Amino acid sequence: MAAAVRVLCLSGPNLQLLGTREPEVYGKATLAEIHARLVARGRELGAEVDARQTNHEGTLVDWIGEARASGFAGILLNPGAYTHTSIAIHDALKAVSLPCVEVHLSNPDAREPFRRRSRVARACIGRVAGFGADSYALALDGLLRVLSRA
Ligand code: CA2
Repeated sequence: MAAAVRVLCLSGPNLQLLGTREPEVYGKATLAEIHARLVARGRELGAEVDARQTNHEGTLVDWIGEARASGFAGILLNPGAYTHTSIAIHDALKAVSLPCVEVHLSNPDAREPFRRRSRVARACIGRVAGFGADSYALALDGLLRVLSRA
């Protein structure tokens, strides 16, 4: 049997709070539930998903930087508030040169003006935003379609 495609899913600061606060903005699912759904969807599609969360920008940069050597074919990334600030994450994505899909639970473009700028978008092949917990699984579908064409 062919080896499963490996996908790295990274979530940034405060996303460990999902399901406990602001459900009207971010939904009721916990990050553990979102990760479990993503792993299950990956299995259906022949992919192995490694899902992680950190509150630290440098850890995201480290994980992105190691992704190719660790055997990942692509990345799903919800950088949280670092979306709007982090040139370091942008640069790490450019350097690793793996296809990355930017993921958001909410639709940042429909929120405060400071959320309208994404610093990471230029280093991503696409973006899924505004579908709550489903954004992650939809992004996985899109990434796997791209990888299957490669
Ligand atoms: O919609 C998204 O996924 C965001 O990446 C979430 C970030 C926000 O800064 C981005 O603009 C859009 C915030 C994540 C904070 O997560 C919380 C979860 C539950 C309760 C409070 C915060």
